[in-house]
Amino acid sequence: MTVIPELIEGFMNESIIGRAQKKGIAEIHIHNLRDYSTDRHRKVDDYPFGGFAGMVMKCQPIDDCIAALKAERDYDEIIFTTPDGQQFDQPMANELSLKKNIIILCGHYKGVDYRIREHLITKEVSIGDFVLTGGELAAACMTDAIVRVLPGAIGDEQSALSDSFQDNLLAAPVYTRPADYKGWQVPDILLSGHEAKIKDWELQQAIERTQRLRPDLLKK
Ligand code: 6GU
Repeated sequence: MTVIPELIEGFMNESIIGRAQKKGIAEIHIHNLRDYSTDRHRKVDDYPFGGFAGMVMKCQPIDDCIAALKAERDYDEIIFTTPDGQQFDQPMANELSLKKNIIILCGHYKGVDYRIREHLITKEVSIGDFVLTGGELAAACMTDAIVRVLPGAIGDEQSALSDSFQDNLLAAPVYTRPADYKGWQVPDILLSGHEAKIKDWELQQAIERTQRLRPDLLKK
């Protein structure tokens, strides 16, 4: 649910998400909150009580949109995107990928009537400690992370599991042909054909890179 559908329409129909939808693995609907406004100018926001600066998204279009969606199917989660929400991470993506139906309401910071959050939202999520103008890009990030772990969404079923963060380790480096590019060499071990040693090398690389770049992950 968004006030700027154009921002995410292209994204949702491309790449892994687009392919997953064509394969029937995921179904994504973008709802324009303006379509639910009962105002004759299709207004979705209004001035804040208390004389604060900026505009606030009204209850009515959001409430009516959620009610219309709930009339069609049950929802496991109604998520609000906001910088003061719970930090989105790989475990949350995995968990949400197991749910059947999810609504994501794209928030505008300081910008949604708080009663929506109190009465309708089941989960508030942030994608990191920085402020975006709107929740649309956050919703796109979350959707990508959730859809790509669905079985069949990416070609090689193993590859989502070997992503960085799936085991709290950063991924090992990867290489492709040629083995020598301008004198830049691919590690010998990868050319050895020795499967067990390669697996061991990958794990050592993952641990070394995690220690060096993200020591906080090792504590988890
Ligand atoms: Cl979910 N929304 C907005 N507006 N800003 C953010 C965010 C979400 N996560 C990080 N910054």
